[in-house]
Amino acid sequence: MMSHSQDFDPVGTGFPISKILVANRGEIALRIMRSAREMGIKTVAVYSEADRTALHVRYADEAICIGPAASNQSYLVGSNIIEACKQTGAEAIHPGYGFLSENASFARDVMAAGLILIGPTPEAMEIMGNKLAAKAAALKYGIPMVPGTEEAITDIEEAKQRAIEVGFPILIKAAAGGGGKGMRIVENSADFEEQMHLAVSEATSAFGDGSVFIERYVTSPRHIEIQVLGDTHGNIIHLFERECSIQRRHQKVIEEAPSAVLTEEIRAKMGKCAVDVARAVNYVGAGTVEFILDENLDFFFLEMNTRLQVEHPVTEMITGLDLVKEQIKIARGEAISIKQEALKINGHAIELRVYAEDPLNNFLPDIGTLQTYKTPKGNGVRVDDGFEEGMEIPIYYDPMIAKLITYGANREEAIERMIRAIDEYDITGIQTTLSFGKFVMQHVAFTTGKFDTHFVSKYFNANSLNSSNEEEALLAAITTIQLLKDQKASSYVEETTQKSNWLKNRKKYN
Ligand code: MV4
Repeated sequence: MMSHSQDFDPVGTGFPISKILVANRGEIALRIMRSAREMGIKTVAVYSEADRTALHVRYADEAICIGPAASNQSYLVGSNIIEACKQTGAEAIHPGYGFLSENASFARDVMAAGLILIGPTPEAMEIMGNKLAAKAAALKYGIPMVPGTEEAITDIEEAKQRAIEVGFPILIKAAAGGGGKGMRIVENSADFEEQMHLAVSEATSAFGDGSVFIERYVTSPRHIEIQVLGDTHGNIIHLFERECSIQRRHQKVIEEAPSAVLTEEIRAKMGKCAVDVARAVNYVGAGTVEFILDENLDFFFLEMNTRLQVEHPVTEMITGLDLVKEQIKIARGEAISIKQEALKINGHAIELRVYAEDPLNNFLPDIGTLQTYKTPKGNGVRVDDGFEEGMEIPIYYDPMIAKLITYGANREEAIERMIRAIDEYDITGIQTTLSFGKFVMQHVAFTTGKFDTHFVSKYFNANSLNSSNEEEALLAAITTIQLLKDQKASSYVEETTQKSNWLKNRKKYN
């Protein structure tokens, strides 16, 4: 926790870090170690018994086994990780994403052990870990939020009146939830009470906290998030947006930066809001402020993620920054040297998460051995992965094999490069989401930028990957014609329809 610099380092001479323990595995562990190495900092890997031969173990300067394969006996055991720091003399811990990265009590233990956690304060983690506390903090800065209740619902009849006021459909959310967990849509007031009871009992059993609140349900949102950086000197900047609407069951599959629909005006407004949200909790380190954007291009604050995110590379590609290096510098107590006004978006980047999942079989995890594993190369291609040919994908962890990131002078070039890179990627032995990625890149709703969080359920089924399927080809053609019509209408006449309004609304801002 870098807040200690205020306590122990008032003149900002900094906390030298010579060795970092990376409390994670796979691609993110490697990605963090690479930046540390460039900075002349030694690295320590921790690993479970299932990861003895993993790349992150071989890459690190030292490695320590912290327990059996199951993550609740290894990567999630904070005391083992702190012990590994003591044994190796690492002064700092980088938690990556997932595992202990947003665990406030771990953050406190790290601090109490005299170590530096490369991340925000436990207080910021705690506030943002509770959606109602997060909204309360953001409210002080007048951040736009979806109409609903500001506090946990205690009186169902009162809540129902509020629901009628804001209008159905409404969404019941669990305060302790996040990432889509514990949400329920209610279509009308007749269903309200029953859904409320179900939501409370679900939240109680899932999170040990039955607090729920309601919001108007935004039916066709885009998910847009803003990367922020804060330091221990009170400086906070934003690094523009990432568009993350292409997801299935709250799991992101494709992310890009910048978004195809934001105007400079909205981008600046959203950026300022994100900085204010971070300021509301004295945010230190790298964080992400999540918004939804409706068809009128109005945006609303949803939540803040207090970690480095999976999709951070697209931001790195368009800003030229190394986010891990920035995190480490902030943890050393340095002031952010970049001025907001000096930041500029260069080009366009897209990330495809390559999962060991079978898109033809409802994205069922497909574990096995990487019989062939050849990554794409060349101009504008970045692959962040943690596997080699011949390795087995362990069943114990997330099935993400790699992140395929392409960069281009503009969106079209980034898409063309993604298609070329997908074609070059050679993986046998397991099914992957590469073919799904190509489907998205070639879909007219994606290429025209007219999509929302329902893209996958709306356009994708197993037949989508089989171009010889006549019915599917016909459906695709109809979709194309409709989208082209919409586009034409938006280019030449006043809007009349309620569908595909993204680019039409964008025109209002130009
Ligand atoms: C919403 C919403 C519509 N209206 N809130 C899902 C994840 C969590 N962060 C909040 N989520 C949503 N909140 C209101 N008032 C729709 C979603 C949502 C969603 C948001 C972002 C990305 C994908 C999503 C998929 C389904 C629902």
